[in-house]
Amino acid sequence: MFGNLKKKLKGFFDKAGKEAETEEVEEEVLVEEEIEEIKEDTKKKPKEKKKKSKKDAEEEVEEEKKTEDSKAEKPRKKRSILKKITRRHISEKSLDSILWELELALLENDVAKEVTERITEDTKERLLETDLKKGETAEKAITSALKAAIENTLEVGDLDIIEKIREKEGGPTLILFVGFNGSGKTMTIGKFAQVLQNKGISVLMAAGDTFRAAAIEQLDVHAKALKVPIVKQQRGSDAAAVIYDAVEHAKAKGIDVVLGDTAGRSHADLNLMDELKKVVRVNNPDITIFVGDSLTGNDAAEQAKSFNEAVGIDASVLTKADCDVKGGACISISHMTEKPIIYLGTGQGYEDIEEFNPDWLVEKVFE
Ligand SMILES: Nc1nc2c(ncn2[C@@H]2O[C@H](COP(=O)(O)OP(=O)(O)OP(=O)(O)O)[C@@H](O)[C@H]2O)c(=O)[nH]1
Ligand SMILES: [Mg+2]
Repeated sequence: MFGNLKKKLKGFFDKAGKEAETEEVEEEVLVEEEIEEIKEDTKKKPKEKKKKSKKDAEEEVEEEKKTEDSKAEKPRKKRSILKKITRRHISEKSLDSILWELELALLENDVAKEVTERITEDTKERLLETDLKKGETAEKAITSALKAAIENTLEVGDLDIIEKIREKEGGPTLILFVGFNGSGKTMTIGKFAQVLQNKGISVLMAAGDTFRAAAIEQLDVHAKALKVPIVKQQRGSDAAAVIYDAVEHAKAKGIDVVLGDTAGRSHADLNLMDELKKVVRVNNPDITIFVGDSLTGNDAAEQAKSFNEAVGIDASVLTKADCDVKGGACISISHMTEKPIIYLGTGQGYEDIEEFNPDWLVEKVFE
């Protein structure tokens, strides 16, 4: 993941390092300085010029010691003085053209426009605010500023679903999977079933996609393969009712989690969005997860935003990370929804799922 983005950014850093013009600004700053007691020292100085006998020298050392001791006991005086310092930073003029290249690199890698702008602005502010450290190259400063800006965009708090499941009392935790057609919802339900079962959490699948032909059968295949119970009805039946039944069934059987599948839909399809709103209204899911196809890049981020506005999501899962060389959706989605990415889908097997955390992303991009 991020292969393409990394390559682009490397080119950008090289170029930026060469093109960045640094400027030095001299400034006077007020500093507090301690004033030493120097009276006795000046008196003693002419003595040093004379040739000293051994005894004289010994006495002198003794004398100096005493003076030192008495100095230490005296309260130190302070005074404010003006000091000249030189600050070095990248000039704003050269930054503007450099950051334009950064904007392009991010956009080419499917980072959403609003997120690209935010990252670029943040990088610029950081570079203008901070001076270059001694010996620090412009390239290094730009890299650290961008890294901090990306870290900042990814900071939206996290969601520990395992903890949330364990804390739930009085019935199963309902996790609802929503998203665009073919984004990987049903496959992700299979992966979640495996992750949760491995942690000793019992699960049940709810065939809430009553819209697409063969969707129920598809979930059934996963349920059988993973030996997980499933609640399903006829195609065309009410999705909200299927999920309601599944929750009741799980409650009766003491099952910990219901994994609710839903039909893929575009946020522009008002009828299907109304159906999803009804599923949410009737069943009040504990966790609603937006499943996005990372290959669709910017679109995945836009969809996540729309689903969040329509039904409210708690987190995202990005699938097909194994095929994504750009990583734009991964950078944009949490900022656009203000909800964390919790897992990445990394293949078509049940075990192909990885916990996501922002540090991992930053490390990957800047390694
Ligand atoms: N490479 C790869 N393929 C994936 C991943 N997740 C899902 N897929 C594949 O993507 C395709 C669509 O997955 P589904 O789980 O059917 O997607 P969906 O969102 O349920 O689709 P609809 O029900 O039609 O909306 C399938 O061929 C999956 O095997 C992933 O992480 N990596
Ligand atoms: Mg599906």
